[in-house]
Amino acid sequence: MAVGIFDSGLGGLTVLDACERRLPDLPLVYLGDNLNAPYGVRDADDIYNLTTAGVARLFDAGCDLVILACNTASAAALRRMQESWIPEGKRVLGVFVPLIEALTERQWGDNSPPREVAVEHVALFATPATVASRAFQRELAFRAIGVDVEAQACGGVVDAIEDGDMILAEALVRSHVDALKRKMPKPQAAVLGCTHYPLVEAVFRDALGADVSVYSQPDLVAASLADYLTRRPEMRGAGEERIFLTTGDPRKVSDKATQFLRRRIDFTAA
Ligand code: DGN
Repeated sequence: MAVGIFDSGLGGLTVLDACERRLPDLPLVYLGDNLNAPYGVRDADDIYNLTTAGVARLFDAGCDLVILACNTASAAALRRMQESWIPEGKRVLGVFVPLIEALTERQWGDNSPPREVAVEHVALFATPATVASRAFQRELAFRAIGVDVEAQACGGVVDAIEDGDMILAEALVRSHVDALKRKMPKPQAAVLGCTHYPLVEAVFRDALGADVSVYSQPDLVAASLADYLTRRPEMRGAGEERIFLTTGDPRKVSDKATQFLRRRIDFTAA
């Protein structure tokens, strides 16, 4: 048994990397649906169907706990899956809640009514589908009041990263930050609501300026997973296996993943 990590493509590797650093002896199985990436431009039903197929594959691989390391999938599919699809004894966790808990300075499981928090002006950067879903604002509203969120749909960034074109990715990030600043000149915090964006986090930080606090998911999700596994050790699994599965071309995906994480990663066909 291992913990599963699912993403539409390579972005979830940023979460896997943080989980490995935080929990070095945790067995992990990663699945990237590279054949169908990017999800950010698909409609909600399509994303739901692809996400349930990917998570089912991880359940079949022996994972009882799966992290949806994709905001687009979490936004479009997680609530629907939790309501009607996840089999007994299995758990699926998303990547929004740890981020929002950090932003609103809440502990896991704190279900007290929404209250005022320190940040008032928040910039959200995410894929077009995540922005359209308004899932971030919905989850935030359960926990905080009086927060003004300005969302910027960052079209093209995921594709540029998946293509390994970091020059284009950087140019797109700068133009999306400029567009956001025209709508919200002085955000106090910026949320990187896509697991691909940590790969260009330095560009976001540079374009946003030093007085904006940047919330990036990998370390927050890894900390939240560590905390969850302390409370539910039976979901942890044993051993140190690392398995990387892809619906795409394993050789191409391995090469890109190796480039992203700067260490050899070998994918096999899902
Ligand atoms: N890494 C995914 C996310 O967090 O939304 C990107 C999804 C996509 O395929 N565009």
